[in-house]
Amino acid sequence: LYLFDRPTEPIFIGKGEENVSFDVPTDYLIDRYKPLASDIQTRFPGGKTVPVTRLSSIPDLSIPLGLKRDMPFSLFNQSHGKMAAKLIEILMNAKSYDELLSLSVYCRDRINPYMFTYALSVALIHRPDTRNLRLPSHSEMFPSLYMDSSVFARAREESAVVQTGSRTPIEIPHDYSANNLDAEHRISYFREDIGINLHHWHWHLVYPFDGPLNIVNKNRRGELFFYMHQQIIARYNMERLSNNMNRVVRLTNWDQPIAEGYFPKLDNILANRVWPPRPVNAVLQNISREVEQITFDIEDLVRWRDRIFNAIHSGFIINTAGQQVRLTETDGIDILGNIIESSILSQNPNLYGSLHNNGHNAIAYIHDPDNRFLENYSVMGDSATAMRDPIFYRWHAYIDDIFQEYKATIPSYNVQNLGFDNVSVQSVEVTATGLPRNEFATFWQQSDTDLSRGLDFLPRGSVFARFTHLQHAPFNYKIIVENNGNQRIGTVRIFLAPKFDERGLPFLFREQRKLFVELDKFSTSLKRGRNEIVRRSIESSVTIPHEITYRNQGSNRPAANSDAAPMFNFCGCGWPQNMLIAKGSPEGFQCQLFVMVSNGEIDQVANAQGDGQTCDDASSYCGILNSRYPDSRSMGYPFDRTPRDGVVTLQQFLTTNMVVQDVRIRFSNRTVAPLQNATANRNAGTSNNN
Ligand code: CUO
Repeated sequence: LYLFDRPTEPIFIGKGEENVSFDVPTDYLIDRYKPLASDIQTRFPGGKTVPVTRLSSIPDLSIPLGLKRDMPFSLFNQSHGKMAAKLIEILMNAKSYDELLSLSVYCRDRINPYMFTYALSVALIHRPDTRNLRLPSHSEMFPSLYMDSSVFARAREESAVVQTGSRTPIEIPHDYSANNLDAEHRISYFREDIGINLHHWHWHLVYPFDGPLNIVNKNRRGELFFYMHQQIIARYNMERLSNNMNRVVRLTNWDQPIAEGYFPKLDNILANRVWPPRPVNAVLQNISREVEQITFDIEDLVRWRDRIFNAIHSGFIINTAGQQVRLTETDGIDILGNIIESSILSQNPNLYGSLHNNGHNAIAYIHDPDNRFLENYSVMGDSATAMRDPIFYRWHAYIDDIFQEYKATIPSYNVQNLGFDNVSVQSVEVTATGLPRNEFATFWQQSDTDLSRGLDFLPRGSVFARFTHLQHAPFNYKIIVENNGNQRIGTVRIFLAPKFDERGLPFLFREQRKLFVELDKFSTSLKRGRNEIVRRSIESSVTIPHEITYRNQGSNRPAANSDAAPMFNFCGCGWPQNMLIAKGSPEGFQCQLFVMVSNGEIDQVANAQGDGQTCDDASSYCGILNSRYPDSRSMGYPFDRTPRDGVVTLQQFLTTNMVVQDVRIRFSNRTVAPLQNATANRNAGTSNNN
């Protein structure tokens, strides 16, 4: 894992706080350093040395070497995707752990650092011999992708003057990318949340759209592309409504100026440049960038869109062999997800193109569509940064609407599809210490992140950045279920949605259903009679714990070799726990909490268990690594389809195995200091490198 430390600095310079160095075979050094080989060994001695086996032959790296080291690496760029796919394949094919290590050391100072980090991360979470390693947080490897660049100069000064141990964290101001003259700025705390952006980076790491087939072709990945991003939009809309903003407007009319500007204030550390901004009223252009091999017209997007709509309304797509493939009730969404994104599983890339990915690209290059100014893509071009930009949500609201168009063509759920015989959910109640019943409390909290893994500070040692993020008080659900049948398994599904629309009127079900955000899903054994189910908010199947999101900042994580370690989620995909609940409002934002208990026998999926060690902690949005998606229902069930005839309101939608409770989210504008145990562990020097 030291391979990830300070990714832009040569491998032979000691890594980690322990100054661990690699015993790099001389002919592995890049040509520039070969003449200095003996000097390098004496000049950069490490605390501990990692032996590196010299391989007699190195696989052909010419494809991944196609991207220069100082260029940014974009997953939305097909040619970059192909290069990374090749590198992943090479790393996956290494026959042993030693060979993998040796190859990685060889590649590290040659391949573009972003690409190397991405490909190595994909390989490590998928290889059986490395699956259990806990990857460092991407935000600590590349802090410049996640926070205001002004923090780095201040951190350098702090580290130059103050000894390790006495250094104070550098505070990132709350308002750094804009002020309130920009209406969208009210919600920047969501868009620029480190945990949210980490989740998105990790999601695309677990679900790459290109790469070796056995990695890309995960169970229901096209459907999960739809569902995970649908939930992002639902969450964003709830966040907007709690800030008195309207729901996000789809990006249609691709020849009109785009009102939202974005100035990210991020550095590109590889090229020592800033990330390009987008001024207000920019207009999409045809893209013709030969360096990146990206050429397409806005009209191409229009054609692909029209063909996709055509397929949706005809009920089938045409595959590359010219055959009709029906969009069935169960598989249609998965087929469409892969087509619209598009992934290498698209059944006809020539006909349906790459609508979503090239939409990202069109926006990402809007400031320099033909590369005449030699400018790189903006934040929309990278999954680690895309969610910072307001336009991300307009684009994805548009993409989601296409999926909704499809969902409107398949049968609605009838009472039988929704019900659970002899089971009735009587009530649900939310409780939190010191709060009125059925109220969520939100506030600001500060957390620290270590910058020294990603940046070269001298003298060495940790330097922390302190940022402020949304948080809520932990709470419990208490659910009362009456089972008049025999003992059986039920699946508890918990969702939350705003109660009123922008005008203050109660939502109609056909609109509200798209705003329900999943809070949790779990199975439970129902005994005959009355069941009282208590579930804690931190157990959510949507989120990963705070200390996983920010795992390397010294918060209360177990050492890697401790007994507790395997319980932790190692892959990092999952909505951050601190963003489970929207901000709400000081008056108490009114929402409706929905609980359903469905028939577990129908819901269960054979062989859908993780090995208890990897990526099974946030299965709702991330699935389970190396396993099938653990719920047989359509993702988003029971809200993924238009309502049956006669249903206008949420109340009318309910069957006896469902219940709705009015709740409020009350926000108080106070800031809580970083968690105590985080500081305590840091001072105790907790370390988990392996
Ligand atoms: Cu995740 Cu558009 O897919 O960013």
